[in-house]
Amino acid sequence: MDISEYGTSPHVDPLMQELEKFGLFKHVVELEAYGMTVVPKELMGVDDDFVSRLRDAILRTCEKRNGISIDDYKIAAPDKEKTGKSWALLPEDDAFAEAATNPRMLALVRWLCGQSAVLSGQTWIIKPQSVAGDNEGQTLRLHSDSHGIPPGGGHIAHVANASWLCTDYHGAEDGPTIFVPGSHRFGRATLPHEEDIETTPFKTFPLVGAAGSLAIWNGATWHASVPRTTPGLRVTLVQVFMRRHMQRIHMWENELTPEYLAKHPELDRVLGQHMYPFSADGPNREHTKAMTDTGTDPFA
Ligand SMILES: O=C(O)CCC(=O)C(=O)O
Ligand SMILES: [Fe+2]
Repeated sequence: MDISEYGTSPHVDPLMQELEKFGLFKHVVELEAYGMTVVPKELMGVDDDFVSRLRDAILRTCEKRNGISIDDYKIAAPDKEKTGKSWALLPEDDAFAEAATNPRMLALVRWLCGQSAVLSGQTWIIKPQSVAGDNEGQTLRLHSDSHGIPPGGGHIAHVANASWLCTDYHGAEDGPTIFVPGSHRFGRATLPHEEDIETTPFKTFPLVGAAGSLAIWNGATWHASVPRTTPGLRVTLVQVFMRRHMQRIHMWENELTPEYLAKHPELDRVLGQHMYPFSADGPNREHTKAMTDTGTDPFA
């Protein structure tokens, strides 16, 4: 028996069918049990060409915006201070639109944040080998990505972080993200005395995966990062998705041309048409329906 075939739960039924089709059930269970999962490249339906286009799009955009030359990421050691200006990536390259609309990724994002989940922002992490005596910026303290959700709001995911690995993360030496398993159930952000990875009482595990894998976590899952001790760069595309009612990082409608949107029609849904603000004419009916539906079902 497949309950989804009864059509009694219009928001979650199609999601169940997609997750089955894509073979992603194990990853949903890991999201529930641990708060994060890593989906290998093969299961994401992407190939080496996608991974190299995405990595190149990140590196070339970083070079252009910061006036630096990175050249070969396998040996590069750019000044960390000069790899910034990393937000608002969509208009820079079609690979960013592809990364934001991968159907398997969206099935997992929608499991966490509902069918109306929206892309809040994309940013890169370009992490060089740690320089002795200068760990500033090489590590991140334990934190939650569910900013603005007060304690008590932990029953559902509000934020999903869907990060594409653009280089291999073999282990702690590659400077990966590390996670506190099950911390999404705490339903609160870290307190200052819990954040230092040297002294925190919480156990952590590192994110390990080959380039082309997708790491996805419930935004409430506590995580940090460790210094990179191997040469070359760790390159990651971080994508923050949110429930529709939340304030997005980017107001996409002001940043993308009609031509870009027409070229990537699938962006229409993930960039979200928010119900607010109203003009003097009041609500747009279509946008209102998508928003009021979210009050009826966490999968809406
Ligand atoms: O992997 C890292 O360097 C930390 C990433 C992080 O905190 C995030 O993507 O939210
Ligand atoms: Fe984070």
